[in-house]
This record gives sequence, structure tokens and C-alpha cells, in this order.
Amino acid sequence: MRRAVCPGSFDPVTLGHLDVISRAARIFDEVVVAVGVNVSKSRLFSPDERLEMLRRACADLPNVRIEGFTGLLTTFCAEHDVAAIVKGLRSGTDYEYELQMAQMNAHLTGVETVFVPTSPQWSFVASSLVKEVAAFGGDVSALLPAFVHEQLMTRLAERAT
Ligand code: COD
Repeated sequence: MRRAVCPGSFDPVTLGHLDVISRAARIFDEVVVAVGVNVSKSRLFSPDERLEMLRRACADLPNVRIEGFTGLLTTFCAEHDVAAIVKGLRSGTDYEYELQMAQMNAHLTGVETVFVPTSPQWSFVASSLVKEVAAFGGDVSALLPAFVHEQLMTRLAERAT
């Protein structure tokens, strides 16, 4: 059984994330989506809300399961017998950031990272940009599952009052 992990903060999950997860699920026997904390980002949705969104968004992928984690990703990988970390790459900026993390993770435990190039239609999609555009009234509905878009608009409306 070859198990991969797709880690991220998923705040919120976008169609770009789901594209990488579904492609990883075609390559590996099992994919664990690990919902974690990026200490350098502020968050809009709680860990439980993000877990629930991913469970719903991945419900049609039988070999994908969703887990939360805190602490080091390498510890999570060791505890879950993970063969590889799968990360999406959108740009040179992603590459530099992800390469450094891949090398640090390999240094810590030897775990491998596999990079999946973004699909062209999602190359500009980032959770942070989606939140910013939506907060200023831009239409991001084509970039998220419909139920996630609905929750995003509700949360932004709550924050505005
Ligand atoms: N197309 C393709 N890939 C995409 C797209 C898109 N449109 N959008 C996002 N992605 C990819 C990202 O490149 C990334 O690989 C993944 O999806 C998740 O993205 P985010 O933004 O949801 O998640 P991040 O980058 O904030 O998550 C960072 C982690 C939580 C994975 C990281 O901080 C971590 O491992 N934290 C645990 C603590 C730890 O171990 N730290 C040391 C790391 S060396």
C-alpha cells in the first residue's frame, strides 16, 4: 500500500487544491489530506470547519481521507506510514518555498516530496487571494466548490458586521 499525504492549511479549500488531491489519488493507493497550521498565515476558518469542508469536497474520492494535524508534518508522516508528501506547484515562487520545505523534511526524517504541477486553469488560484478578492466584492465563485463559496461569503459578511 503506497500512502501519500497532501498537507496544507486549506483556508478555504479551492478547486486548485482539489485538482492536486484528485491527481494524487490516481497515483497512490491512499491519500491522506492533512489539515495543518501555517504559522505565518492568519486564518478565516477554524480547524474543524476546514476539516469538514474537505470531507465534503472529497466525498467522491474513495481512497482519500481527511485528518487534522498539529506540530511537525514529518511527525505526522512517520505516524501514518507515509511514502511521500505531495505538493502542488504554481510558480517559481512556490518552487523556492516548497523546495526549502521538502529539503528540511527530508533532512528531518528522509521523507520524500513529490511535486505536481498546477493545472493551467488553477495556476493563479490561492486561498489567500480568493479571500482578499471576495472581501472586496470580487466574484470568486468559479474557483471554489459551491458550498465552500457559500460559507466564505457568510463568514465575510459576519466579519463585516
Ligand atoms: N494549484 C496547485 N497547487 C496548489 C494550488 C493551486 N491553485 N493552491 C495551493 N496549492 C498547493 C500549495 O502549493 C501547497 O503545496 C498546497 O496546495 C497547500 O496549500 P495551502 O496554501 O493550503 O497550505 P500551506 O502552504 O499554507 O501549508 C503549509 C503547511 C501547513 C503544509 C506547512 O506550513 C507545514 O507543513 N506545517 C506544519 C509544521 C512543519 O512541519 N513545519 C516545517 C516545514 S519544513
